[in-house]
Amino acid sequence: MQLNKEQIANYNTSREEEVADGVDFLGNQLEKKGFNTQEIIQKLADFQVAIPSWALGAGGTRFGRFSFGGEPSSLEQKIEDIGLIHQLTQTAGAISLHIPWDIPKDYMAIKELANYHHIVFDAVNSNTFQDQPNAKETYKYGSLSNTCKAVRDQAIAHNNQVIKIGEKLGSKSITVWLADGSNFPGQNNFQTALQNTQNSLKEIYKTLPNDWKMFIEYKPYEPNFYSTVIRDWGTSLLLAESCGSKAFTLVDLGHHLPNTNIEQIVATLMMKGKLGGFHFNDSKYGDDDLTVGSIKPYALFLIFNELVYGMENNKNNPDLSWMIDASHNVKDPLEDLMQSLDAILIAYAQALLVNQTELRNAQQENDVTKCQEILQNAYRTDVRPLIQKARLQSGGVINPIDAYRKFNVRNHLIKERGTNSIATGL
Ligand SMILES: [Mn+2]
Repeated sequence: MQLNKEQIANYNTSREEEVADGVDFLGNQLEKKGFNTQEIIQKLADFQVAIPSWALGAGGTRFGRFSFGGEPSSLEQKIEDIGLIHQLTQTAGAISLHIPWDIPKDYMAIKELANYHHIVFDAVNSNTFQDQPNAKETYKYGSLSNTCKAVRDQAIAHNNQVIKIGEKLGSKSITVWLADGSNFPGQNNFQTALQNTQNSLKEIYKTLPNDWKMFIEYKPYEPNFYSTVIRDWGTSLLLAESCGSKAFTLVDLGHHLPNTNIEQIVATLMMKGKLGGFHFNDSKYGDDDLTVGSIKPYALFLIFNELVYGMENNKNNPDLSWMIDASHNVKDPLEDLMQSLDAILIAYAQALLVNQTELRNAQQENDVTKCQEILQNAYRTDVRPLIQKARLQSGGVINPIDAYRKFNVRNHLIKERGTNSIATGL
């Protein structure tokens, strides 16, 4: 389903005045503090986040999954859904493909469709955490880290195939996330597992095109695990450095032990020029894959504060690849994704309101109270008018979720695709 320009314009018309008032009011305050409001709005308008091809249907727990009507059952329909989110928000101009769940059948047609929706292909994701039908070897005891060379070779070949698929679509990066690890003490030799993983990643890296990047994702644990091979940012960084200059660490917000200071990890990686990718979600206890900003919005702001600082100061760090990596178990997936996009822009906008010079001076003077005031003043600013303005000037709608409901999108999708369609994924 797609909306036409007239529908969008009609929706916005009655709401434009309110946005203009909000921008005027906030803009005045910001200009007095020395901020360039239009520059901030432009940065918000330019910020694009990839939607993963597995996030458009209902997710589930280990115990069950309750599907949503009108789920996209083909890659074409997934691209159409992202196209709609992008049309409404103007922030979702990229798709991140999961292989083998979403291998295109007709590359030209898929590229044309994505192009029509103004969507580019972001990082491609390999899958060595489950066995595929007719696979010769099993990943039951790991993939790139496996004790058996034939299994490692199969996993390396799969990653190489994923790169080839990505090349045909115009992707420029591959994300490697491993479910490798051990379930019980003694099961793995830690050193052998890490060494095998390093050697395997180096093999994949050899086939990486010159203008590509490899992102290495880390995660401390899975349910039923005793250890994971790439358990933290330090291990990921070590592996990335051993591969070479095109390999980077990827931070997934949910892949940390409770209370980890993620903003400090971001700062360290950016200082070293080694932060490549970023996966957004939120969590309360573990890797909950909840809507971005739904549990710890202040932590998200602090993380963005480091990202903004890094983007301005660490020119050795490449442009980041942003993606939402969340699961939608009880909410409409498209609404949930739009809530996440909104939360991302809010945290980004707030971080742009931190006066870095003032903060640096207060830090220099050890004025702890002032440092905190600077951060909290930025965090407590209602930046929503700036985001609405950014959407409006890019051709999106002022309030995406409200518009989505007014246009009855889900009902249209159910009519078109039926109540039992199921999106590929876990
Ligand atoms: Mn992730």
